[in-house]
Amino acid sequence: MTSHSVHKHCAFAIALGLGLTAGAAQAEKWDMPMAYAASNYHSAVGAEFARCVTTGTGGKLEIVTHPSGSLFKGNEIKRAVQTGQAPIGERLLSAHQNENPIFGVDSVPFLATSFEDAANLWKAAKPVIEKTLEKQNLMLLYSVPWPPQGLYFKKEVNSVADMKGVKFRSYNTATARLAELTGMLPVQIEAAEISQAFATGVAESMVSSGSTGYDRKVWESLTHFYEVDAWLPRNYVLVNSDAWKGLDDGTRNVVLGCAALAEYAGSWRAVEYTQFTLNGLRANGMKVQRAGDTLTNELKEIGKTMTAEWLQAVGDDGKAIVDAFQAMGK
Ligand code: PCA
Repeated sequence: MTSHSVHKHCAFAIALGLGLTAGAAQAEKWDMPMAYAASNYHSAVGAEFARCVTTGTGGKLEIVTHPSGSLFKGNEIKRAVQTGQAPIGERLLSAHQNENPIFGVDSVPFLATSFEDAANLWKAAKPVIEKTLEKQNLMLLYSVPWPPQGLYFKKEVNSVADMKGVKFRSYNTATARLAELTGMLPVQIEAAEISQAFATGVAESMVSSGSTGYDRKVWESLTHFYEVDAWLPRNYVLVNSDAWKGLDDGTRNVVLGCAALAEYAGSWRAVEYTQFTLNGLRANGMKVQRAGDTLTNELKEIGKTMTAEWLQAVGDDGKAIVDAFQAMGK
């Protein structure tokens, strides 16, 4: 080596060393609370998103996920991110429709009943949701749908009359309202706690996806799943706006790239997980079938009532979203 090249080599090593030191000084770790089971695809995609960011930023921003409500319970996650107790987190946004009815856009019965419709509804609603979240010091990063929602019972149910008096686990205002309109008794319980609620008889029914029934092994207590395809709610990954502002442009670009990938991958996995989990319920002894005509038609009538109520509650934004969504289907 000539002295010149040694010199160059050293300068490079020093620069690299300084760079690493500077990077290490700024390195940040973000804990990311998530509400659902580690084995669920939302959590798996979240973990991959976290790795993508950690790798993509060379460790400058490390994200670590905490599934199953282990860091913050589902109903605490949004507030934790808003207040900066957690810089990032994932939440079923419709659980907050009691705070603002716009968050219930994805849980209006029979408005969007397929993955394709749910994606269109999301496209129509996204700008309004983003604006609403911005005012709460939150930035929307990505969103992934749940499979279509159906009804779980521990008996055969052929009509709304059969649902009367049943103790029903709800997860947002819409599901509680559905219980009310069908004569059931709603009790709000996080997915992480439903196995116990069913085992102890606190609840004996719910509306959810095959996915959550499978994740929580509800066949230990329940017997029937009726495919209704009532709606497809979504999980949202939210970032505290101040935490976001604290990132440099390069880091933000990596986060946004990983988020886009996560949304894409999660949306595919949702589709795949649908049949997989319905088969899993069957394999564990549950009767999985489409709801009969009587029950379906009665539920659709209730859906009309609830759509009108939601539109009334949200006002102009709601109507604009529904109009834009319906125009996409044509
Ligand atoms: N599972 C979640 C929300 C929707 C779903 O399919 C739950 O039951 O809490």
